[in-house]
Amino acid sequence: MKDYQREFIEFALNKQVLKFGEFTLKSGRKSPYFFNAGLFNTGRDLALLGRFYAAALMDSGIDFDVVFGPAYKGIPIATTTVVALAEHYERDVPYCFNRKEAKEHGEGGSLVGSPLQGKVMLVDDVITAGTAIRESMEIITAHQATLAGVLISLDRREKGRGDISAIQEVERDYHCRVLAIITLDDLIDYLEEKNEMADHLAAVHAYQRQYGV
Ligand code: OMP
Repeated sequence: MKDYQREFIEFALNKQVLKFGEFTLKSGRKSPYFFNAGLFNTGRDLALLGRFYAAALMDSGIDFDVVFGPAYKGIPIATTTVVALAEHYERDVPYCFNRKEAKEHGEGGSLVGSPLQGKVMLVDDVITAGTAIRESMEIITAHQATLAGVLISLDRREKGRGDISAIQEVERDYHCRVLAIITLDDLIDYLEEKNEMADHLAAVHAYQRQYGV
């Protein structure tokens, strides 16, 4: 685990974005942990979040032309990521996001920001079933752009409907890499270092045996 990944876990725990307990997921699974990115909800949080996304993008070495944030949760992530790329990596990267409702007056259209063209890096919070990514792909394809990669906060590394994860399905179907600032394996490594978190570790291991990939 890299330093920025450990810092990200601590940041998420401090903000209670990452919590342990019993949570029912969209899929109906009962999970011993949950990641609620909506609790990164202040200016400082957002500034820090952008730095983590920018660090993961630079670490990946993937080439991209524009950062796209799908409405709604992807929008602040895309904006803070490009600000961090400019401030900390001297990279001035175009960004854009979509509206949920296409606008029929004024400038019209459903995209805001730079044109959606070339190699697109999509940023979002969590992928579970991959529904949101599939919607974004329709927008990207309609603009004759290509998907360079996807970056999310946490890869839960659990099975989709079959034996592979929703993330692996996205990688297979769209020929792109899906990156995550942290994966469940990083979280497990972190829990293994903390004796006081042994109960959480046991619960996460049990969950992973049942649903992990
Ligand atoms: P998809 O759009 O189907 O990939 O699911 C993403 C959604 O999973 C998020 O919008 C949340 O509602 C939910 N989610 C989390 O945000 N964090 C988690 O740790 C787990 C889930 C989930 O319900 O699976």
